[in-house]
Amino acid sequence: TKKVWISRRDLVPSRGIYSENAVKQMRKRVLSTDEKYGNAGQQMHEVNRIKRVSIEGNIAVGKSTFAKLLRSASKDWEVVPEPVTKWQKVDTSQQSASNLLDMMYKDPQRWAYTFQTFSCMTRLRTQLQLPPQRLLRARATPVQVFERSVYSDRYIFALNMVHLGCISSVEWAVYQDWHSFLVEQFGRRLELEGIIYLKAPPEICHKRLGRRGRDEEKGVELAYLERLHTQHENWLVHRSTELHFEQLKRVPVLVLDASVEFAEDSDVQKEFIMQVTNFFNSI
Ligand code: DCM
Ligand code: MG
Repeated sequence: TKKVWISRRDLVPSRGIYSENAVKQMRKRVLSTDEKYGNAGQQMHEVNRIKRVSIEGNIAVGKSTFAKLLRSASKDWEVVPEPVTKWQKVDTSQQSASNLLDMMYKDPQRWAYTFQTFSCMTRLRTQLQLPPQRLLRARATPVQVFERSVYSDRYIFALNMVHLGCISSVEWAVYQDWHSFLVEQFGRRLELEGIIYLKAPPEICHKRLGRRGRDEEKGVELAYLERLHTQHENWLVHRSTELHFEQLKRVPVLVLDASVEFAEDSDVQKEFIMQVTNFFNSI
């Protein structure tokens, strides 16, 4: 077997996204694939080539369907789903796990803050996930696509709960304090190169929500989706939401019209893929 020498310089990501620890982990992986691929320095270079994008949009607009579409469209795109099952089964070390999503919808006054803390923490973990080997070897533009982000957690959902009076001003101060701290600490590792906004009228989302029939969401009213819609519009279209992270203020946004039933329409799907491909190449 051929020996491959890796200089320190090869392992310092040029864009400085990864912590020393992450680089160490990747180094291990790189070393274990040495024999196969020969050029470790090249692989490190490729980790830093991977772009990160989030899919944003109202509840039941079709993010998961869209994510599946992306997954099947290119091997160079990895889709990281929202950790919603973790919110439905919080391990309490008692006989049965707690369904925090359900508790939040049933008694938001009591549970909204707790839910928003937990959903953001679990999201943080998924958003920090290292990209799979496959992406390191991608020929075209490798992209990690996240279903929502720590940014929609704060600027859509948590903020909406503040407006509704379900998160108190003290809870909000605490939330913002740890959220800003964590996002700043993780720095470039949490930054996104782009956002895809799936946009549809709240009435359509409400219909789709009924159709998918997630038990916890049975009581979600149109008025609630209307509020979330406005939050999305303010953040991603009018850009009037007050943001606290410089890079986020400048992130490019691709708006896709998700009001058509794209799950069954291959023409629309093709059009989406084309727009997404162009978007990924432009960011
Ligand atoms: N959710 C929430 N607060 C967040 C993130 C998600 O209340 N910060 C809720 C909205 C949905 C569910 O979790 O009920 C996620 O489903 P979907 O991805 O289809 O929007
Ligand atoms: Mg979903």
